[in-house]
Amino acid sequence: MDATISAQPARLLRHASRYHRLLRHHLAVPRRLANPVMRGLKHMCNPSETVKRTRIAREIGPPDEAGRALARDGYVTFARDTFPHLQRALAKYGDKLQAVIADAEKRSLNATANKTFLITVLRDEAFYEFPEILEFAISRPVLEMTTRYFGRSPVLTAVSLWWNPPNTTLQQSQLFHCDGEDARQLKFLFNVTEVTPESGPFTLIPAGMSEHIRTNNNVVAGKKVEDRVVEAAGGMSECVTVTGAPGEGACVDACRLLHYGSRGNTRTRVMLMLRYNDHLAPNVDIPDWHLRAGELTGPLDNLQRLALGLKAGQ
Ligand SMILES: O=C(O)CCC(=O)C(=O)O
Repeated sequence: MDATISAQPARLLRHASRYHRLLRHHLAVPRRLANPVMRGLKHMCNPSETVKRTRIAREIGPPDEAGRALARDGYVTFARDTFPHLQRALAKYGDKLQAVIADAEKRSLNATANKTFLITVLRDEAFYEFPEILEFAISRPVLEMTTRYFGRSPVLTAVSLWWNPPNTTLQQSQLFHCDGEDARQLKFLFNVTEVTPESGPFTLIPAGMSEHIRTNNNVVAGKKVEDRVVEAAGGMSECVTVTGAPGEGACVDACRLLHYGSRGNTRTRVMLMLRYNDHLAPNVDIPDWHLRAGELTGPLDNLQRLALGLKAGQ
């Protein structure tokens, strides 16, 4: 096996959020300073990587129409047939994923979890048991879209299967907010079961209106925004919901866009979430993809290796 594939990325890259927390909460460094410090430290771990990632983006070329819409609006939606690779994977693993959800239901994870409305029942390396899903996450169409968005090749920083049972709460990510790990990010959200308005769909405000509301209300990353603030700005009528059949979904920059989800479900929602970040994102970790990357159908090209946090070849 290629020995570089199992080489562990630097500790700082794998556990950046710990170092970010140390700076922000233990050393009281303000976010506007902590973020560039973390970027600088990450860059120093592997100075040639930024050049390699930018070169790959140049080779891939400029955004197509969907890419331009993504840059402008901060999201695009996908029809069922957009990604045949994903359709095949969901068809192959449909029963196994349902069994994971049924098991979570049986064990009543929600009785102990502090978040009872959005429960991650499969996370990151657990998807090595579902290799076609990981192979989809590092497939050319997905990585090319994210590379064009960031202007350099990204890192796959999370893969999650979300179980959203019916609930009546209104807290945390059920309120409008923006994610906080960087200024930009991309999440691919795919319906695993049919999602209707009753399933508490992911709900977003496109970039123009999100920026307007954030600027006028001094909304920093992570801060929750009350509905009345969005209402007063005229944002409610611009909300877009991610609903539809299994395999349909959207790609969303949840750092730029105000969004919420899992709100008032009367039906269960099951979603697959893939998250990509810039390799210098100050407050995000890299999962231990290196442990079993050799098991994926290979050979992996440099775009894929860099997405898994592995060293690029020559
Ligand atoms: O439950 C949802 O769909 C919202 C999730 C969310 O806020 C996020 O992914 O940042």
